[in-house]
Amino acid sequence: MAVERTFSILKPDATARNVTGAINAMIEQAGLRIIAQKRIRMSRPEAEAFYAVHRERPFFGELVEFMTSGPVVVQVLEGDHAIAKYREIMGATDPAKAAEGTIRKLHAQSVGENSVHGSDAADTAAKEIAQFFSGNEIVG
Ligand code: 3AN
Repeated sequence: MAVERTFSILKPDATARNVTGAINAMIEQAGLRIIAQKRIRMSRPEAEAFYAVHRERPFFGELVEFMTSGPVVVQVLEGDHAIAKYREIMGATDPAKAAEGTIRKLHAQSVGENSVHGSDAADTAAKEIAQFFSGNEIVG
C-alpha cells in the first residue's frame, strides 16, 4: 500500500448543476476517502495563485474568471496511490476525449468547465492542500 493524499476541487459547473454528491459517490466508489472538504467561493487572488503555472497560457483569464464565478468544493482525498487514481477516475481534461465511466465523461461540459481538478504529482498535492486547508481541518 502506498497511501497518498491528493487535492481535489469540484468546480463551479459542478456546484451549479448540483452534482457534487454524485461526484463524491464516484470518488468513494473508487476507494478514495474524503478526509477534508469545504464549500468556498474562491477569490481572484486565490485562483490566480492556484493556477500560477498557467499564467502565460491563452486561457488563463478565462480560467480564473470561471473558477471565481460560483462556489467550489475543495477536498483532500486519501487512499492507495490517490494522486494517480483520482486522475484516472477524473478522465481526460477534454470531456470529449475522456474514457467511459469517468467523472468528466459523465459530468463535464467542456475543456474549460470540466467539473473537477486533481493534483498531478506529490509536490503539487502538498502545496495545493496547504493553500486551502490547515492541519486540524484534515481528519484521516
Ligand atoms: P488538468 O486539469 O486535466 O490537469 P491542465 O492542468 O492542463 O488540465 O489545465 C488546468 C485547467 O485549465 C483545466 N482543468 C481546465 O479547466 C483549464 N484548461 C485547460 N486547457 C484549456 C483550454 N484549452 N481552454 C480553456 N481552459 C482550459
